[in-house]
Amino acid sequence: MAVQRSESLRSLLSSVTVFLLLSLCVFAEARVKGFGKFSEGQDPECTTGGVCEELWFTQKLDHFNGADSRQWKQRFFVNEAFSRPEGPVFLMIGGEGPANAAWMQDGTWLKYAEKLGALCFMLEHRFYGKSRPTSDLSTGNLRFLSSRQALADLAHFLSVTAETRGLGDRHWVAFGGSYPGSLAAWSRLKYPHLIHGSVATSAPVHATVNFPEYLEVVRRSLASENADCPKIVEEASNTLVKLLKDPETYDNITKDFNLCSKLQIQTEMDSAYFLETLAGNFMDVVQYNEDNRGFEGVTGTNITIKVLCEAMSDSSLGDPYQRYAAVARFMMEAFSVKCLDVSFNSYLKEMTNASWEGPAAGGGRQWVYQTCTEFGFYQSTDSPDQPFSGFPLKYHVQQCADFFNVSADQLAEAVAETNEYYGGYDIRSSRIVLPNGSIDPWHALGVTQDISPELPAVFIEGTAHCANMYPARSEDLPQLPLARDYIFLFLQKWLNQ
Ligand SMILES: *[C@@H]1O[C@H](CO)[C@@H](O)[C@H](O)[C@H]1NC(C)=O
Ligand SMILES: *[C@@H]1O[C@H](CO)[C@@H](O)[C@H](O)[C@H]1NC(C)=O
Ligand SMILES: *[C@@H]1O[C@H](CO)[C@@H](O)[C@H](O)[C@H]1NC(C)=O
Ligand SMILES: *[C@@H]1O[C@H](CO)[C@@H](O)[C@H](O)[C@H]1NC(C)=O
Ligand SMILES: CC(=O)N[C@H]1CO[C@H](CO)[C@@H](O)[C@@H]1O
Repeated sequence: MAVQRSESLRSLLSSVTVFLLLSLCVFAEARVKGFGKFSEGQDPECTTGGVCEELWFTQKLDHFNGADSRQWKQRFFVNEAFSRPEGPVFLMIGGEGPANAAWMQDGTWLKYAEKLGALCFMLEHRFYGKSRPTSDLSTGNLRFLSSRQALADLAHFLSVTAETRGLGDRHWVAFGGSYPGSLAAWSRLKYPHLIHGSVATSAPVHATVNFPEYLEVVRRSLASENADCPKIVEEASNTLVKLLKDPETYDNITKDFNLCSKLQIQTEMDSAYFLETLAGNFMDVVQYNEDNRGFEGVTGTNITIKVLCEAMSDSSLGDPYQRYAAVARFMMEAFSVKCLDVSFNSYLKEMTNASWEGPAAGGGRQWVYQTCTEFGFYQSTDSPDQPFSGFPLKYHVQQCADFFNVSADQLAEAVAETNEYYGGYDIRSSRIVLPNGSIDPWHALGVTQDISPELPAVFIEGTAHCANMYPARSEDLPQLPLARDYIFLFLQKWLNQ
């Protein structure tokens, strides 16, 4: 799961849309911007009977207004196969995309469940997937979309379910990766009487408007494959920026990047959107490098940092600019995208469509709303220590105004308040384990050192976003199974407390 950058390939996806900027470890989809679903997960075959069955829970629209009694139906899934009467209850927290029932059949958390006799639930996040509290996604309705409301949904689901299913004495453990990883940590923080412990994977617990460190980690992750790789990417990106200043070159650029219509650059938003879309290829691949996401139905997982850096070093493809274009074209091919739509205006139209049938309703519109009103997390090119250029913070902040009428000042205040409310890096709690991967750009906003013996970090050298959550594979780096076992030991210990 993730967070913003998830955007990425995003673009590559021309026609349809969706996608988010984050990460989505447990969800079907992928990122935002460019649109299209390039890697949307398929609902898995329901072979084990029942675990993919959609169940519905009656939830309050506004948990913070006792006078508002409006209700809606929230989707959830259950797996009772491992449940023993004395075992715990596991709650997988949904994030910024549709909940993917593949997680009810596979994933590391179920291995833990099997050993511990856990009853397993997964609750979809309000406003994503089929969990639709309002008739549409108008900006007015989106005021009911926030992490605080989502945490209150979890608390209410838990209390009612414990009661109706007679689970009174069992300990609940929250799981999540990426943004839901933060929710897992925060659910323990804010509802310690309900949540006994949490596994908060790749969780960006610190909100920040500007997040230039993301691309710095991308640079380091590319360099760890091949020291020259980020330099060649930088050269390519700089060449492209230069070409964008000369409209005479637009016919060539249109052809080189297989654009859907002739490139038009009228504003800084247009060029920023185009450049961000192309950088997105690299951002996405780094974020999910070698993760075992295939089980979720995600395709294109064989495109890795190694593959990108090999292409960027391949002089038979031409100069660095031409290699960059070749990468964009083979990404499109890998994700079956016919052509690239890099018009900021089309993006604006998609993002402001408030219909549940709209092109960004898969999560793009909702997640960007959450970034504008809670988290920021804007992956800007504002650091000198990274290879891309042309999409500065102001481009991202402008989108909050364009899509939701949220000003830069409002955004800054909202982000400060998020850290005030949850504590940012300074979480004061216990029984939360915080795994992070060194390749994953999100670790820069995560907890990477033990805060206390009760708040251990688990650092996994060489792995990407949410790696420890995916089902084990024989080709996993050896430190990954060790990390999974280490996390399990904490669970075992805490469940005896
Ligand atoms: C477009 O590309 C062709 C072939 O690569 C090249 O000869 C030509 O100079 C380019 N045009 C411009 C305006 O850069
Ligand atoms: C990835 O897999 C697809 C289909 O399985 C294949 O066509 C493609 O060549 C592979 N790409 C790379 C870079 O290995
Ligand atoms: C929103 O998207 C839907 C589905 O693509 C489309 O039918 C509708 O016309 C769009 N609404 C607006 C206002 O563009
Ligand atoms: C945008 O917000 C400002 C104040 O924050 C408000 O005065 C204005 O009416 C809003 N515009 C729209 C179109 O909602
Ligand atoms: C990349 C990174 O930030 N890794 C950190 C993850 O957590 C461990 C603590 O277990 C830190 O030592 C790492 O620096």
